[in-house]
Amino acid sequence: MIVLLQPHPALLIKAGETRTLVVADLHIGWEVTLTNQGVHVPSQTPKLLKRLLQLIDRYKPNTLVMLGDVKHTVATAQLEEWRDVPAFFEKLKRKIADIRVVPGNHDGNLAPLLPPDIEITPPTGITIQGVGLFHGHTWPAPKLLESRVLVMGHVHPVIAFRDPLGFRIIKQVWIKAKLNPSTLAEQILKKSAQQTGEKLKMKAKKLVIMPQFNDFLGGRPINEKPLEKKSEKIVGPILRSRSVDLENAEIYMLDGTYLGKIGEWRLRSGFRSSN
Ligand SMILES: [Mn+2]
Repeated sequence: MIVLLQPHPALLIKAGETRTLVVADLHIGWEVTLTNQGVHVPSQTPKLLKRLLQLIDRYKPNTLVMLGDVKHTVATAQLEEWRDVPAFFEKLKRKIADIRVVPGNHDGNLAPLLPPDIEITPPTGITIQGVGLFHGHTWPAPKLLESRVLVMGHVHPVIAFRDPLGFRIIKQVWIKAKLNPSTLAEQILKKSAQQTGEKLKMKAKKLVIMPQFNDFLGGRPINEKPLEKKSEKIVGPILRSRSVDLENAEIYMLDGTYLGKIGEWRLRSGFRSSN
């Protein structure tokens, strides 16, 4: 069972005694990149750590899964990350023994920054209690399609609009979409390097896109530009694959408020469905 931990951008997978806390897109060190533009803000890492520790205290998970983009700089590690990331994980380790990182596109050179007992999973994702977890910048492993529900991060989904006074409102959101498992399986098997020819028991029917845990980050207004456009490499292959029904995907605010479907919002923003 998946529980969205309202009003936090985090979810809990519960199965009997086992509880897995999942968060995505921490982008530790993001604020450092702002200094190039002359914007100076103190490190946001202590705040992220505090919120995460509070969730661990409250929901007492056995396992913590970081669903990609733990740190911000893509290929290398900046000086601040060499300081912040190891300290961050050392403090988490004191609270929870089993921490797994599913790498995202920003997690190049992450391994040397982590304490040795933190597991780095394959970037194609993992299955926990029947839920397939992957970051979203790359295809999930074919095996993940045997889970009923897939969960990804990477998109930083937000809804953006103007009120009658012209003020811009931006809210982090959850997306729940239906999947077409056979279209998806066909494409994954075609692209997958580890094609086995094995018959998959395809069960994946639902995709959940998680909001970014770091709420200081910008997001992608899902109502403003079609997510599945080919030019938008940044959204990752699964959303461009046409196996996700984005038009009818449901949008929820962090507090659980249902905001309607992506298709309805796009019509309002002047975007016609491309399907
Ligand atoms: Mn990403």
